[in-house]
Amino acid sequence: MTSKTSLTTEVISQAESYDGVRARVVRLKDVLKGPSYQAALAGPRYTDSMDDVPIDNWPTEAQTVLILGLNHPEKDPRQDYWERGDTWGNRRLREISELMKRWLREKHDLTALPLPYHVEKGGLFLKDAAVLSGMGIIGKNNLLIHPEWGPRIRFRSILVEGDFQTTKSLEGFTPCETCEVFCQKACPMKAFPQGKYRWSICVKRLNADVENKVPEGEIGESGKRNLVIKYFRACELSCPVGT
Ligand code: B12
Repeated sequence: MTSKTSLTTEVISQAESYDGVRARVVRLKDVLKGPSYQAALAGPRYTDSMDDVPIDNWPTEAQTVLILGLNHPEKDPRQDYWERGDTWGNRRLREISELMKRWLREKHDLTALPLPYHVEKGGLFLKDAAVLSGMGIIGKNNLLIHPEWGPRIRFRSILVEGDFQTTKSLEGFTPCETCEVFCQKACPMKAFPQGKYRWSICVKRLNADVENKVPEGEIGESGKRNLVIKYFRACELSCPVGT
């Protein structure tokens, strides 16, 4: 029988065998106690839709979260383009999640359930899961900052059954402490009044991006390039960490 620690090491190494992927493990009950859940209960939140299949119930035996992070480098902006109902990066994360599900079943006889992106559809607050798993810290841009890639990383989570050793939160990584807050200064919407992120201001810019789709996608059936949404990333791309 595989020990808790070696199961975690093996699963992480399998997930990280995919290009540009980092993986960590955290307990579901810890994620559900995270600050985003408190904030979500306390007030209104932004919601939107995506063509993810909703999940009504999480299996009771699956109490561990495998969190996957995919690098979205600035030199490959297409990863972040929203084309035909999803971003290219999220499509890749879905694919890797399905491969991990199959591998966990075949190699360890464990059940895994890749979760939808949105909390409303049965997903998790991904930044909370990522911070608690030790993937990075929350920066002054309100994004998860990864030591290698800065905020240029996107997440997806998988619920897994089995006895895993969780990964530790990251200690001693405090890049924002001495930073000039380039992220907040780069925001044309001024979405950080008094230094605190406000989604209700930020979302006006992202809604404008939705209205201003650009023909930079793949060649579609009409022979023309598909329209894509290029969501604004100034608070992310201005971050000096990982460049
Ligand atoms: C709804 C949503 C939006 C909405 C509202 C955002 C919001 N923050 O409320 C809109 C459309 C405006 C938006 C904008 C963006 N988003 Co968005 N969004 C989401 C989504 C679906 C849910 C986020 C949410 O509602 N959070 C709840 C609110 C209440 O909390 P919050 O503002 O996020 O702040 C919490 C955390 O910071 C946390 N926290 C702070 N400190 C600490 C410390 C610890 C220890 C812990 C555990 C937690 C923690 O507590 C705060 C609440 O108190 C997530 C995906 C997901 N399923 O999680 C992606 C997600 C957060 N978005 C993401 C991105 C990249 C963006 C954008 C850059 C746009 C883009 N190009 O994709 C901007 C950036 C805005 C910003 N600076 O925060 C990424 C973030 C990646 C990263 N490196 O952090 C995510 C994770 C999606 C993904 N594909 O991986 N988003």
